[in-house]
Amino acid sequence: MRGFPVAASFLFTVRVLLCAGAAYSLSAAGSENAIKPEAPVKVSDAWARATVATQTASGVFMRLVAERDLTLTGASSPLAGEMEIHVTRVEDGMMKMRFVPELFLPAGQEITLKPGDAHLMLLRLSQPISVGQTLSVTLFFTDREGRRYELPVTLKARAHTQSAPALSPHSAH
Ligand SMILES: [Cu+2]
Repeated sequence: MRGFPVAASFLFTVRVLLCAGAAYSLSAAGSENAIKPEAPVKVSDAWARATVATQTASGVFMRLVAERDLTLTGASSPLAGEMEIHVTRVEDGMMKMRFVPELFLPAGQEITLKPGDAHLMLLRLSQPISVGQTLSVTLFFTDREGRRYELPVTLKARAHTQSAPALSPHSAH
């Protein structure tokens, strides 16, 4: 009867694997609406430009280093109805902002979002942003396999005039 304990232990093993499989598919099904994994991106010097008077849009700037190739696909903030990725280009001697759907972050390379260059835009602000105010922004990314990530960033508002290029249309925001 040497075979019995072997068979029993085999069955036990199968049962454990089935349970593990069931648990795995449950968590996989539940992941659709779950919070996305945190993006492997280092963020530094994150700030937003404080607003003046009736201004309802403003820029968000920071330095980003992705650990591996990632694409920034957008952002959101509780203070803004919408956020967009913008690039600034000189057209006919004027600096103009253009919406872009995404921004590629090559692995290990520092990408700087700054006034007069690529930046994030807070649109339809629900309230003015004052100097020193803390804001929460969530960044959204995808990798080459289409997996989605997000990254919460806390930033402080700086004075409206800081680092503003003379011709930047941001001065009109
Ligand atoms: Cu802009």
